[in-house]
Amino acid sequence: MTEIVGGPSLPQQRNLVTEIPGPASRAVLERKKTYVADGVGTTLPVFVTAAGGGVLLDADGNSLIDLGSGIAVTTVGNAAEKVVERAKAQLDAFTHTCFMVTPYDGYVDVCEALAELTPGDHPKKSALFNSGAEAVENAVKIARVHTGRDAVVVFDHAYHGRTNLTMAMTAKQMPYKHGFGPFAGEVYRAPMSYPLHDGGLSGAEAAARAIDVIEKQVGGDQVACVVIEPIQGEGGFIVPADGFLPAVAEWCRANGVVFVADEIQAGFCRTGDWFAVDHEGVVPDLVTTAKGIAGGLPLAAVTGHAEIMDAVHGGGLGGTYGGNPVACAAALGSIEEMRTHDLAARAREIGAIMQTRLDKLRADYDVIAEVRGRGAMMAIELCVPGTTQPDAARTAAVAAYCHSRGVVVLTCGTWGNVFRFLPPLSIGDDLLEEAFDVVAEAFAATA
Ligand code: PLZ
Repeated sequence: MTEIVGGPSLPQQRNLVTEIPGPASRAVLERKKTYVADGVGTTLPVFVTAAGGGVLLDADGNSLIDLGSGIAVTTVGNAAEKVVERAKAQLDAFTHTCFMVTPYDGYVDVCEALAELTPGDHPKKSALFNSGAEAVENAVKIARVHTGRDAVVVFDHAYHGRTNLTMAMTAKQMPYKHGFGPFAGEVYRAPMSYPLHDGGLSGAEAAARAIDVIEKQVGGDQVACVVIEPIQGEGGFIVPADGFLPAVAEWCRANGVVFVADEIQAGFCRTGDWFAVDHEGVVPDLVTTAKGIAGGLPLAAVTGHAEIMDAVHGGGLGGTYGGNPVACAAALGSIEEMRTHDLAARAREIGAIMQTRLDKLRADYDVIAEVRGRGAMMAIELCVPGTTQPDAARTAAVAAYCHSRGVVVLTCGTWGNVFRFLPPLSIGDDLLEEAFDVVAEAFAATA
């Protein structure tokens, strides 16, 4: 096989040379069935050999348009120049020492960048981990030590991970929790602001409803932390009504509760700001980040008030690989790309293009109940026309059509009836428009 080089120099085109998946992918899929546990699913089983800009190249030579970024990870693109350059240089130098044994400066550099970039100008510190779930677990550990309290409050439709504590925090039972209990205790769920499904409660009203549940069912003085995604990801790209987040944050402040923003999916330029909470001027006590932070390498962080972070005893935080030097180098490359190319602005441009296309689709197809999102994190929710009854079947049919035509789309939502659009910010306008031509075709073909 000839060597295929990925990155931004890959031809930026949708080009199908076989059916999807083609014979080469189907052959690997057979081996997957033999050797990979059935519990590990795949949305679209084309086996990728190279990627960059806005395309994924598969084993059969098909070039697909990527509207998913590997679930909001390759914000700077796949194989972005600075990510590759810095990660390669780090690989040449050394792969691992364990920061807890003999440290290296890349880890400190990432923590310094996080202190600068995350909301608020108070003194901030960070700890680095491997996955989003691990960051969320550690945010809870830190909040518990700091407050001396146990209770954790999360919201309806929340997604925080698949480890035992984070499964307890995640709302959706199937597939994330089914049969995996018993779950960690002292996790309580409050109602979310979900304008399409809560009768359009204002942010203040939805916050009052949530706070009432917390005060009556948990007790403000028992709560260590409230953990919330500023725009919910897996749960359906739910954008809370304006004022909801500030009111919840204010209640936390008044009750000595640590306010944790889970920015794992929405953070790092995705929404058109560095962080989704920036839009509402909310300054969280702790922020969890992962995904977009390192251009595809596994890295996650908890960042927050130095005083809260330092509540934990020496040696209380860590892990063998947390803040791996190659992942840190990739994160510094990713942040460099975001700064140099002002990718937050690019996310707003991409968002404007998607908003126009999705508004037009909504006008044409009354199965689309709502267009929502911010920046390059947009969604449409499909409901039986004239109702708010979820239409998961139509959602699946539209997705299948897009996949067969070489456009990688992702669905989400408690009821599986939401399309989420998360293109890499390295995608070109033409390719993006073409992808939405295919999405429009898919609605027509499945009508
Ligand atoms: N918090 C807000 O979106 C990960 C999950 C995909 P990890 N979302 C994608 C799947 O089906 O497993 C996520 C998130 C938010 C936490 C996490 C967890 O991050 O890196 O997957 O552990």
